[in-house]
Amino acid sequence: MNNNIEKSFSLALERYSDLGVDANRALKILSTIPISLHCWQGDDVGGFENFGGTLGGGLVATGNYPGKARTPDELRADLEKAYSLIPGKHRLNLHAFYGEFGGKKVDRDEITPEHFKNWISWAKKNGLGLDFNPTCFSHPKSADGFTLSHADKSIRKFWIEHCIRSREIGAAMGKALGKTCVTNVWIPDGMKDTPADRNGPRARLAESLDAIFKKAISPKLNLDAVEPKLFGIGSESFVVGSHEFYLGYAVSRKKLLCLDAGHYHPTEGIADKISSVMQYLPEILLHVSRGVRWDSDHVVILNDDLLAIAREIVANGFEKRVLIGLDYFDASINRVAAWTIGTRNMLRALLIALLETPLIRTAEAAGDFTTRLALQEEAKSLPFGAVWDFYCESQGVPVGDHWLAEVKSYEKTVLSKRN
Ligand code: RNT
Ligand code: ZN
Repeated sequence: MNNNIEKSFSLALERYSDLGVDANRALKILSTIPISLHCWQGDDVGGFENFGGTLGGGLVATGNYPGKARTPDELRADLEKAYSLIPGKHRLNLHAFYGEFGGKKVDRDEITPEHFKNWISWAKKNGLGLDFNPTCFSHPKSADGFTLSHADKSIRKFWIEHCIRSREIGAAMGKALGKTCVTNVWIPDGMKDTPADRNGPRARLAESLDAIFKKAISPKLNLDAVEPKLFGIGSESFVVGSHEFYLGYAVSRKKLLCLDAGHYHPTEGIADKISSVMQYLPEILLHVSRGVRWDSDHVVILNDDLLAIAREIVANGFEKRVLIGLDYFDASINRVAAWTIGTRNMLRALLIALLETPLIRTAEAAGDFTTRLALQEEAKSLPFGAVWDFYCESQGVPVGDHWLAEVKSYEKTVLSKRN
């Protein structure tokens, strides 16, 4: 181990211990928290189907940085690079249209675990857990903006079948890997302008969801999540699956609620929602993202919003009950770097929260709000960087910005050869 890193760590350890905080314990907890990396950052939410769909559902990935993954093998290679730069053991979040269809046109209502066998064996080899999502966008049958809540029964049926198959694929992944898969349903359904009927689509959505979840699947293999949203591009005036809709659905049907950081009013964070919904739900899923003025899915940075989310997880001991996934897609920078930056930030936020929580909680419990505020502010300049560097070094991943040199060299030798 690098001598300076160790020296700085032992000084930091002492500093924290003087404050009654065990930094080694914080690192132990951190090492048990998996982050689910979203495969779709690697190719701008493109997928590997063979019928040339374009990105739909109001999702937009802007930028044309060269080198995006064009095949499953390229995407896996890029992911391996990213995982090698991130401390800890993590997960991969796959979307249904990333299946391997062998050049055939396999429609969404025809997908099976077979189409994901390479992903599963790759995940096994790399010790990764898998999560899954039905892809209810970028398809002719979602082109008019409706899927599970469509007025046309045959279209609803098509998407119900897709979601049923997605859960089965999730269960197959959970079984093969011995790690529970979370299958998250997000649909784009909504309207650009003011609808006359908001109730009809919502009633149909509830009915479709009930049909999808009818078959019981062991929660050891697969857990179902539903993801609300306030508005989207093209669904500014009405989103069928709103927050209230899915909160009620998740509580009454015992499903996980997925809170996406970009899915609320621009000044509304998800951190404060966590302990509220956790009163009624055993587990929830997060889509950690960063909206800039709108749900723009910028790369997650270490800002106050992220710290607030991490604090809510850690301070309440929700590490096992709040499952963390990332959801952003920036096509304007190196995509391996985008994964690395966002995931390392998520982990750093958790570490900072782990290191400061004991301190601040004690003051609050004693009713001493002066001390709480003083310590909250002092915590901002405590040497968490030394603890983070030590963690990276001890997990065998690059310390500080050294990961960037590896991304640059990967870009030179691999990514720049694509196109
Ligand atoms: C869209 C949702 C959804 C998607 C992914 C690709 O607003 O956030 O989670 O980003 O399924
Ligand atoms: Zn999301």
